[in-house]
Amino acid sequence: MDRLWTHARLATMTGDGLGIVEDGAIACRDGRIAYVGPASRAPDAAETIDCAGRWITPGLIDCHTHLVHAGNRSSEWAMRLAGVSYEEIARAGGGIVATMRATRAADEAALVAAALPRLDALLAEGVTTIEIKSGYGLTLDDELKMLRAARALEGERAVRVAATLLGAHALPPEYAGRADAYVDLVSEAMIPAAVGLADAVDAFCEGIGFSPAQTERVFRAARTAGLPVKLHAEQLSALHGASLAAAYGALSADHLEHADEADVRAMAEAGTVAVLLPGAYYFMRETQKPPVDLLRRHGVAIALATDCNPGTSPTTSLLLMLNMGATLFGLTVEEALRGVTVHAARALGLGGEIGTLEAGKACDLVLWDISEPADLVYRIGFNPLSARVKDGRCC
Ligand code: DI6
Ligand code: FE
Repeated sequence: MDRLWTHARLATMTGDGLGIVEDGAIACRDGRIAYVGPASRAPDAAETIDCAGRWITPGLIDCHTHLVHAGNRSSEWAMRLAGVSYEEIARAGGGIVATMRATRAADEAALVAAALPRLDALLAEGVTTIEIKSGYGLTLDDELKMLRAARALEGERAVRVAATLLGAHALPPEYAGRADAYVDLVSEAMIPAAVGLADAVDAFCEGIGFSPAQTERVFRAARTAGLPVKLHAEQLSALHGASLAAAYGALSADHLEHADEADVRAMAEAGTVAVLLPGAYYFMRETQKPPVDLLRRHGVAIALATDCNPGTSPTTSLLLMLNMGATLFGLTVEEALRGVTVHAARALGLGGEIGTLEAGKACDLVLWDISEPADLVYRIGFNPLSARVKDGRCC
């Protein structure tokens, strides 16, 4: 064995709860977990780290972000504080289109440079895998540029990136009144060109985004290209995009504030993960909460993510999302912690690779200076990280 972390309290996230192992150990070889279990039965290793009773969780997974983008929209937020609505700003040419203009003007290197401080903030809190969407380029070249910038971050930091094509994020001005023609561009040009660069395809199924029929055209093109799908669904209204996503075997349906029992039942049958985004709910001062009780009753896996984006969720704190998931949406400590580990991994189709402390998976760990796992959900604005490990190496 290359390295052994011993005398630790493990929250493996296996089973249905936290999968706790008191006085446990984790050994790795070639970046993979080779042993998880009692310290008393741990194998020898070239390097041994005595964790002195510290807690170890799987590396945290932020499964829904718009981390790569250019520009700044704090001035729009000041307008929203003065009573101008998100929709009014969008109709006046601000919102996503404002970020689109800045992102089109930025080259790949500038997008990487702009994303790095946001990425570093997430890594400092123990994130080892991050999902990053395109969606602010809205032309073939600019969407591919965004996906390349997302991928390039893996060369800049010790992080795994899952890249998602979100060409169907908003209608660019040059396609005003021609939404179906833009959906042609997404379906017939962007998706085929993104094969090999994107790991999944997403869309914004909403009144101010794309209709279920247009979303389905995007899904059909993704299926033809062999790419899995996920969906921004039921964020602002009930269009039943979540049911459509489930019908296409989506990895996840995200937001879900307006999802109903039919949507939840469809998600349960398809194994589609519910990704809840409390940062957007909070920042937009929404009042409609996602149907957590329905999700529980039907056994839908719940994940949590930052939705890091300049318009509705300008946060780079996944730990804060843990607290908001519990405080705002009523998640339990176990649900919140599983939401940024094992369930977040499933939302990215990476359940066999990351998300739990099990032999054979990537050795992505976080050591925490906490007394109990609940400390990670309870505290607001406090980071008890002791060490972050990616592929068996401290980073
Ligand atoms: N839903 C959201 O909350 C973000 N995108 C989406 O589909 C908003 C993105 C932005 O305002 O820049
Ligand atoms: Fe989003």
